[in-house]
Amino acid sequence: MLSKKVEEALNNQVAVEAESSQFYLAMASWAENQGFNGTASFMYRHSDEERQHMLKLVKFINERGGKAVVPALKKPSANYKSVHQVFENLLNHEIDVTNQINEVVHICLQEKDYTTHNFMQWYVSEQIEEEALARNVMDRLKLVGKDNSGLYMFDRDILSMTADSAQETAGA
Ligand code: OFO
Repeated sequence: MLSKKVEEALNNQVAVEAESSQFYLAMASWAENQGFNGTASFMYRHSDEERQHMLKLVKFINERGGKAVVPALKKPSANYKSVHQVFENLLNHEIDVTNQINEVVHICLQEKDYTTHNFMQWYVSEQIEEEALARNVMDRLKLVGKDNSGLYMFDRDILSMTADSAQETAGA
């Protein structure tokens, strides 16, 4: 059984994951309209993954005797200045999400809820991968700079970038 505090923290995380999904969907749509098809598919895929993260939490809350709450969502921005800005937003957003996850883990320990603590470890590892991936993409974009043909190649190559390949490059 979940304590009220843990249930609230998990429901808050449901909203965070749902908002991540919306945010990346907005970026995917922007990229598609700008002709950056590789970036668009990367973001569509990322948006789907965030929805899965949300569902995993919804099911866990309900299985443990709580009530999952499906949240209202803020409208994300539809306009971005550049592909660089899109990925910078992605990295900053993932860093915020990691902080939120750490907060949930902290509450689990305070409440002595070791079952939920164990469940949350999946999210802890996931954040390491997602931050590594976002940093790796930013490093590549720094090399590209303002060069248009470099950006074209980047957009083509982004399709093959996954969290696993980012970790290999990072030597993790
Ligand atoms: Fe849910 O992993 Fe990103 O935010």
